[in-house]
Amino acid sequence: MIAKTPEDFNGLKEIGRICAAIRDELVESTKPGITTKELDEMAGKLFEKAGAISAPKGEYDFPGYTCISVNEEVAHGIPGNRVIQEGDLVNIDVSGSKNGYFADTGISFVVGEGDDVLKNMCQVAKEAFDEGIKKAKPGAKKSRIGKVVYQTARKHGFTVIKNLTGHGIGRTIHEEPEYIFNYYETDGDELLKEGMVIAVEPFISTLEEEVFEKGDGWTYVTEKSFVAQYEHTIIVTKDGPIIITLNEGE
Ligand code: M3C
Ligand code: CO
Ligand code: CO
Repeated sequence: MIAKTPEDFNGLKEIGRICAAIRDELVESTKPGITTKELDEMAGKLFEKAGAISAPKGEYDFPGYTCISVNEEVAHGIPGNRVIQEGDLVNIDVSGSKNGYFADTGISFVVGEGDDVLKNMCQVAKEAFDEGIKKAKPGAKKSRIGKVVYQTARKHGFTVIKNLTGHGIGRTIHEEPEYIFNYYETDGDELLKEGMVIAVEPFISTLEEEVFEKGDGWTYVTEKSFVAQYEHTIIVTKDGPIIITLNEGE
């Protein structure tokens, strides 16, 4: 969507704060011994308390309030009986709506003491996001985001997943512009506009550049790579991007 009115900005910021708070609460609670289903049930209660609706559930009938992906799972992980272990690479992706406005945010992290390469990869995902949104200006080509995301990944010895992308958002979870690529792709390139609402989500990979759906209808996996995602919803403005999925104090 293109955010224009104060109602638009306030509505987006409200759901942005709600998703950010749920994300951070789940990250804090991700300790060895907890199951992904227990984490997701916390999210369900928090959505309800905030008067908000889970986007995966509401829009796609996804079997969970949030997507929680562990180790070989890259995205759209279904919350279940999997027990979190020390050293696991976990991705928590929270998206939802309130009063018709949508936001989407996600983060990957390593539980407790873990592998330094995986920890570094999570930091690189954030760096790629930070570099990417520096290019998110009205009138700039959309492809500049992916170009710098890819360069950042390569600089640190990683690559990107090419068949998972960011996207337009605002009035639903996935809308125009359909793809914000994580590499330099000029096919379908367009100019970013003042007020445009987009979710930028680099997927940084140790090796492979494609995911496939593992056969449960949802979960994206790779064959032999680890992948870190970092996602926020932003509003493109001439004064710089407004990140709406920040928690208080961030
Ligand atoms: N929030 C997710 C989509 C959840 S709906 C099942 C997303 O947009 O960030 C991703 N898209 C692709 C992989 S993760
Ligand atoms: Co997401
Ligand atoms: Co998204």
